[in-house]
Amino acid sequence: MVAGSQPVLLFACEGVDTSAWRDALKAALSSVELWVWPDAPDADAVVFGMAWGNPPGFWRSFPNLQAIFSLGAGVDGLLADATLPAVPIVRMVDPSLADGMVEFVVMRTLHHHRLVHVYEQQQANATWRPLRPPRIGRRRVGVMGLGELGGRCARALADLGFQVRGWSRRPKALEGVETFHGPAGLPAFADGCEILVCVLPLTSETEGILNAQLFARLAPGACLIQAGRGAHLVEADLLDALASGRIAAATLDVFRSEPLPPEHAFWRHPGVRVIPHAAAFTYPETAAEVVAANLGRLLRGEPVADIVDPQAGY
Ligand code: NDP
Ligand code: OXD
Repeated sequence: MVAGSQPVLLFACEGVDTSAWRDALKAALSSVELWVWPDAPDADAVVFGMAWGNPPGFWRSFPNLQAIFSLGAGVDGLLADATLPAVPIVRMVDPSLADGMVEFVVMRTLHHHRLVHVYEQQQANATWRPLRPPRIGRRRVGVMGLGELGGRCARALADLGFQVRGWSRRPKALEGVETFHGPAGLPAFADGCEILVCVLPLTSETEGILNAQLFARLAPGACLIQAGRGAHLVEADLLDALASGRIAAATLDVFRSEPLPPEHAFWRHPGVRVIPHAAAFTYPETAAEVVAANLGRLLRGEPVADIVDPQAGY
């Protein structure tokens, strides 16, 4: 294939269903020509890229690149490439991805609220002991990250009746959610939380934020739901907190090393549920429309929402 008169979008994403993406993007895109890696005969013709899981240095080979679309909401992997061209990066804001994260966070919050993690351990010992959870309006849930995903999760939990707090970088108002922001707001946000949900992006400010200091502020026997990025969590601190009972149970969807190595302590820990980075997925049929709309704006020279702030790192 050689470049025609339309600008070329190169889809180069690892570990996804390429043919589903090809079909969805072809249906949604009218003003660009779609190439799917490795079918990219002319590097100079590539104007837009769609990226996920590329090796460092990959995008440097396209000298006329004008913007990169991330297939995922998290751009930590992309930004870790020191050779990434200095072009705008558009992150993924897919309504189906947000629906999936809401499903996951609500499912695991209810699981921990209704003490199913305790019943799982009781069942292992054939113990019959009904436990009455607090009324939902008394259950304090804290959501770290109030963006496209965390904001939807916090609102859904508040709608269910939980007592919800939220934490973001900048001040934010969300109906039914008590909000806190910045490092100064973190202690008050965390104090007495019984279920802590992390849906933060990974940045230099958030790396290692799920640590012993934070756990010490939670209610004794709190539960953790971690769906941000593995490097948010200081794993040894979680293992200590589980051993002391400071944390009763953890649902972990993301890990410092993925796939989680078979010998890792989390796999066999009775207080930990391991989910293989499957909290939420981007769906080609909805996401392609979002990409097409943003591409259209870029081509018309209009402002594009969802552009990554390289300084903030998300
Ligand atoms: P957004 O950029 O929309 O939201 C990020 C939120 O985090 C914002 O509220 C932001 O604050 C807050 N935040 C960022 N830095 C800080 C900080 N230093 N202190 C406090 N709050 C901070 O991202 P999304 O909601 O779309 O996605 C969030 C993350 O979820 C992704 O980056 C990815 O890591 C993870 N993810 C995980 C998936 C999974 O399957 N496990 C799937 C998809 C995403 P502010 O509002 O002030 O900007
Ligand atoms: C994402 C993810 O960032 O799937 O979209 O983790």
